[in-house]
Amino acid sequence: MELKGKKVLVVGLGKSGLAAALFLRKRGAHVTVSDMRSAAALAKEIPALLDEGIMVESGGHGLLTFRRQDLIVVSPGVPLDTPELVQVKAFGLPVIGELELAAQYLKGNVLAITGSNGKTTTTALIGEILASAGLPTQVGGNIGVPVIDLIEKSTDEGWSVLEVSSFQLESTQFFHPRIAVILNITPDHLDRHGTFENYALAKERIFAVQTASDYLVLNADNPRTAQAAGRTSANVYWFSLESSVVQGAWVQEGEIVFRASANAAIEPILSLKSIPLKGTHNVENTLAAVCAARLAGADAASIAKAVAIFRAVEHRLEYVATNNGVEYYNDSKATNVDASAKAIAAFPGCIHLILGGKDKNSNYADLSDLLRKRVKAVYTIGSAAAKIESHIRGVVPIVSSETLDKAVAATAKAAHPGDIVLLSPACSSFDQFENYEQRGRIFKELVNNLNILNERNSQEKG
Ligand code: UMA
Repeated sequence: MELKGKKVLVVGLGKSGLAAALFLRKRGAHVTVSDMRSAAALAKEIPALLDEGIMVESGGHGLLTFRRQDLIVVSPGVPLDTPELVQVKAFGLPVIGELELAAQYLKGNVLAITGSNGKTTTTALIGEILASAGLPTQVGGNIGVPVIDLIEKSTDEGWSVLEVSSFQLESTQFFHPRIAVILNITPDHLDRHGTFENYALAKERIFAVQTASDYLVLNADNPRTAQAAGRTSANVYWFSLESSVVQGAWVQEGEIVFRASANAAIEPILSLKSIPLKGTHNVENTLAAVCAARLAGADAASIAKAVAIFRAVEHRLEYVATNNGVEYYNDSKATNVDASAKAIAAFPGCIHLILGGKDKNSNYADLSDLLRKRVKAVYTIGSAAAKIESHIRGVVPIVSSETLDKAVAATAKAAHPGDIVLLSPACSSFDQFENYEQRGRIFKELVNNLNILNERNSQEKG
């Protein structure tokens, strides 16, 4: 795509928008950025952009700004039904996402991972495996590094391992991964996609332009994911926790094994005992990673080595500290009900669970069985608290805590040695925090402060 001299509007000035605007400007485009946030909120970004010759519209989106363009690049967090976008699309203006723009300039092979849960862990793990197998590897996408920022260092022989979200996939047309992985599809982001089916279809765009020489790795145990096999032209590989598969990865006698095709030998890859991550869902993530990495050419020994030394990614069932014999875990990235269900299932019981934040049109009653079996009390926070309480009333004791600091203080009072305190909110963070990372960091600070207070108290007593 020729960008020189083109008028391009970038919508949204977060990580992706900033990266896109600078990239487009470098390629000679006349760039404008439009963001809902006020000039004061963008005080850091605006002068730097103006210095680069990039115009900025702040405090809202103006239809005129949108109309005077040759191309519009949309950040993933900006809904495609934003009225200004709907209007200019009707006038025939091309509207693409940041991923689509980046994909047109990224060199080499793309290994893309999507799914409702486990994307970040699996992406990071595959990145580690490929690098340990000696393949030139970069990692980016929804994991936190805009794909545009990978372009400069990409090479024809290299691999870009990309976490891709439904928001990014929704607007793709040419995005073409050599290997695509769908980990699972369970309800999430219904506030944006409207229905579960729309959400699932957005995820399925990951294989929309794949051909028979590409690979699609699917979860055989997740019905909505498995359905994709009937709709793809790619060579389908499977992973399963429950049974063997024709080609792909599964668990056999305590080991993860891989078979390259129906007639190939079964290769032992690694023992389940060597997986350091907690929870069955992380065995699933490892199965998907083994399958994708094997297809990318990583050998069994490098895979086993990388898996054995891999540690939990920050904010995903991350161990924080032990205070008075109580273990604290930060799972702030659990922004939907299914993710929190997986986190709860990773512990046998005695959990004090912090739930809440901004609701995404979710059904918290889906957690009832797990709560009854494994959770001692739920501590609700954020704007979704009343809805959560109404969905789980009578299932377990509820402590209305309103804020994270009050919730942590309440768990510290109530929990006994051997108990678990788990922040796994099942909601997004945007009501009380900038993002889930900030929520997780604040949780960790609060927990570490409990430890400091305890040390002081015991010193004073001593
Ligand atoms: N904005 C507007 N108009 C709107 C909506 C937003 O101007 O109608 C502006 C906001 O004021 C803000 C900017 O857009 O200034 C934010 O853009 P963004 O939400 O796309 O955020 P980025 O910082 O660009 O981060 C995005 C991803 N965010 C989302 O998809 C919401 C990040 O994923 C990703 O790491 C980053 O690009 C780099 O690729 C985060 C995420 O929450 C982790 N993803 C969702 C998830 O995992 O569930 C999909």
